[in-house]
Amino acid sequence: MQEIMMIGAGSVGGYFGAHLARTNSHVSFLLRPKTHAAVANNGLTIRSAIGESFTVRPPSASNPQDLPQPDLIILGVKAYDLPEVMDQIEPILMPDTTILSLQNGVTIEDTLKMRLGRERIVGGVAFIYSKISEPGVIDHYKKGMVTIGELMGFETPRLLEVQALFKEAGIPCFLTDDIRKAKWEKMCWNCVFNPLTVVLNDSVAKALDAPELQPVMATIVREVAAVAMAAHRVPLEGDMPEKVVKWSQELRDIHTSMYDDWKAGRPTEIDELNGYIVKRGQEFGVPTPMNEMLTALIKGMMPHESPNEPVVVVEGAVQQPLKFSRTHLSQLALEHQISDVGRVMSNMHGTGVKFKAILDVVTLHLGTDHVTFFSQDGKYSACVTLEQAREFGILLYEQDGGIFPAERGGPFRLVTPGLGDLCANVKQVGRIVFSKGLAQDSRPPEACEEER
Ligand SMILES: Nc1nc2c(c(=O)[nH]1)N[C@H]1C(S)=C(S)[C@@H](COP(=O)(O)O)O[C@H]1N2
Ligand SMILES: [Mo]
Repeated sequence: MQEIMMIGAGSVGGYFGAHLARTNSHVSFLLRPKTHAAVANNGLTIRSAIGESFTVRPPSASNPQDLPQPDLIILGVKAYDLPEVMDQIEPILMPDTTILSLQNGVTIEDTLKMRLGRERIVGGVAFIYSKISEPGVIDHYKKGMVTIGELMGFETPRLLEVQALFKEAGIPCFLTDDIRKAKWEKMCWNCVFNPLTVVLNDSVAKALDAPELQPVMATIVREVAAVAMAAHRVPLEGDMPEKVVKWSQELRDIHTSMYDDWKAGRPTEIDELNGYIVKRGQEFGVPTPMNEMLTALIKGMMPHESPNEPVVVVEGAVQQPLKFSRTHLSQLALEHQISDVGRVMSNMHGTGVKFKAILDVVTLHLGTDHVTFFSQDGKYSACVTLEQAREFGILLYEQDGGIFPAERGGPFRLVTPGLGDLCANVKQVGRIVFSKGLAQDSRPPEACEEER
């Protein structure tokens, strides 16, 4: 195995790849453009709390065609990046290129072998605690070893070659004749401590030390083991719950990669971990309520809106600022929905919701008596009393089942039929601000009267 291509230089790929590259000049890196730029300029640096700190300057690229064609590909990226990575590497594969995956999750090898061929794949599990400090800089705290195995369990020459590569690089590399079991054992640990550290917003110790969480952790592991058996015919030992707790004592002070991802605002691997258990459990009739709960909690803690979806922000004299998208507005109380505003306003066409419905949702500060509707650009505003807004205000958010058109004042437009002033009909409403007393009002001094 002459040429080695490491994919990714994150906490896993960066650590193992840098070690390999230090002793082997045939290790190159396939990286995202941002990381590639950092590594090309400053090299790849490992700062270790327990071992050596060093920088290597390996060849890297964002396009695999720009790197030597590899005999061995090592995947060190997150499971959710797999589809994109497979697209990239498929064209550069030679008939006997070997692929080793060090990723979390129990589906990686299956996905790889279905798309790229069973013979290529060597399974791996990484045991390491490290973090990306910045692109091209990895902070290493604990462990740093791998277990590898052929999917069929044999000790093949190439398996020994891969082991030798790691050993030359100073990385402990163990062989197993049951890599699937090794992956599922790590899966048990991951399914317990990744979500629990996020939910508890703390380290592994916090979960270990709460007596109430002991049965919860045991149940999570039993559900994972039941799915491993039902869906994959992988039998795990009955004492897995105790083992998972035992392994964790030396990891008491760490957070987990899911915790780090969550804190950094990155996507988590929940779908490949607990979410996967739930999905397979459903397919095979294995109940997994604890994993279902954790999956839902983690998803619930992630940011939700797609950033491009337009929203109206409600703020000012409120206990809690809120954002309303078109979907949110359509879900407000049915009794306040106006399916056809044309019935109350002759020249308008569209769907809206009475401002009353928004008042039912927000919690106002005591004494709040005015509300100002601002256009998105902040240039136009109309300030009315709470009573006026409650009695006359309608927020248009839809027309013919689509977004309320911009040329009519969309995506959100206030209309106030009956108020007697067309100037209050703010187009492109972006912010609704509550206040005590009058606030900013850019309406022209002469009211444009509506026809009666
Ligand atoms: N964002 C924004 N909304 C606005 C205005 C404006 O300049 N900017 N003009 C107001 C005035 S003065 C009037 S009379 C009405 C005109 O609405 P129309 O263009 O639908 O007839 O919109 C009101 N809403
Ligand atoms: Mo106006």
